[in-house]
Amino acid sequence: MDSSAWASETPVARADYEALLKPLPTPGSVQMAEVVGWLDQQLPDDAIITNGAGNYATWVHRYYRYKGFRTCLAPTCGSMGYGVPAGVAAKLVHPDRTVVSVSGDGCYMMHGQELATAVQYGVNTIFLVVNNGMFGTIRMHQEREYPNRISATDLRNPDFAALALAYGAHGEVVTRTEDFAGAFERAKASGRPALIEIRVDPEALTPARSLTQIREAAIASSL
Ligand SMILES: Cc1ncc(C[n+]2csc(CCOP(=O)(O)OP(=O)(O)O)c2C)c(N)n1
Ligand SMILES: [Mg+2]
Repeated sequence: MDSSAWASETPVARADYEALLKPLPTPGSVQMAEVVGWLDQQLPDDAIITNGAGNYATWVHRYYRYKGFRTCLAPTCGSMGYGVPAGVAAKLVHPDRTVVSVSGDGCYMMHGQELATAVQYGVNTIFLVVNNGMFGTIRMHQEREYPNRISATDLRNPDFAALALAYGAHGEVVTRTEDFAGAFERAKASGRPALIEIRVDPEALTPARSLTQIREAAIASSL
């Protein structure tokens, strides 16, 4: 194929892409960009990553480089709750491949009961729950359109790691970036389905802008 028509654009697009992969610091003691970057470096090329819908997924899609076809299971229609059952199904079909299922706290609460299925069938998927205590995407829209007018987006969550233990799975909580690698290795070594709750700062609302920045920009633009 003659690529001369777009040859000058290719290096620019590549540079844009590489710039996007550089982690931007976000508020709080867990840097999701670094957590996902670690997974990107450590997981086998054929690992399967699943997710549902929520702002947490933007870190996964931005910082994880999918290295083969059929390694990303995610809903194009944006349905929450897809990540957990997809993570169970993927591991049932491909028991020899690493399967990491990523959910937000809101997402997880939609289909988290499938952990029972994972335990029942010995499906050793690793479930990550990115817990910011809210429906972050919806809070983002609330702050953008009606700054400071929050409605029904705060969540009172269970203790996710304790819940995992109650199902007979392995459960851990991570509150600092540097603790994630050890938790992931222990989850892998547990020989059981495993859940790692990652507690993130609610201010870390998007990879590029904090909750307060989004709210303040909305207030400034309405003045
Ligand atoms: C089944 C379903 N219900 C509602 C929505 C609308 N929705 C999109 S993202 C979102 C919040 C996601 O919350 P969470 O999983 O905690 O992720 P966060 O945005 O906080 O990272 C909601 C309610 C949806 N996409 N799918
Ligand atoms: Mg959330």
